[in-house]
Amino acid sequence: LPTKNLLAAEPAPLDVTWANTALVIIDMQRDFLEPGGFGETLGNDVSQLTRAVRPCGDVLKAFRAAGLLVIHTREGHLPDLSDAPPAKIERGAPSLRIGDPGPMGRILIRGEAGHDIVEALYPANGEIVIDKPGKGAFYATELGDVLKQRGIETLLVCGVTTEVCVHTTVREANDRGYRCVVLADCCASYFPEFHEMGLCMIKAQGGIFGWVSSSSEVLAALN
Ligand code: TIU
Repeated sequence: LPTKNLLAAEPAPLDVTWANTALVIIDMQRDFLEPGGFGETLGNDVSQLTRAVRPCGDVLKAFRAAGLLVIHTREGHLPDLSDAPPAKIERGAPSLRIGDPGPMGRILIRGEAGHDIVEALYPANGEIVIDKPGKGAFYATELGDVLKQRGIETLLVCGVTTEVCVHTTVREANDRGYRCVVLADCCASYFPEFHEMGLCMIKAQGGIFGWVSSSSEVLAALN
């Protein structure tokens, strides 16, 4: 593995030093990607997210093969809901609320089947899993400390959904000084137009929040 590579991205290519780069896979959980989970209870077509799984898996495999840092996140709450603000639980008119029993266990609750990461992207032994109560991966989690301890400066970001948890996390990371590269085909939204515009928002204005690249560009740079 070369020490560093020029990664093709928009609005401009960037130098990536692999030793200080982490792959961050946001919330690829059954609750968002499979029928019967949180995403579907909100009225969404969960099949919209499936397309991100394979490219995300390709980058995950390449990161594992190169021995690089992989971080998975999961959105969810404690069984007693003490970390779930009422404003979040009460929001909207879902068919099942956070904490209600569903076909994959209690909706968006840690330890339930629906809260777990999809089989194809399941964390390997030793990979970091960040449990988060919010949409952003920094709020009320150890992620900032984990990245600091390891000297990470650049994040390659994958996951769901583009405009919700990916965007919130990228915005939080950008303000903390991380270079964020969102991998377009490794992210997805229930709303394809939000996905497209969400990516535009990252890279507009000279890269106001970061960069947009793709799985194939990362694989090309790593190989
Ligand atoms: N609803 C929606 O689009 N997303 C979330 O609630 N969480 C994440 O994006 N992970």
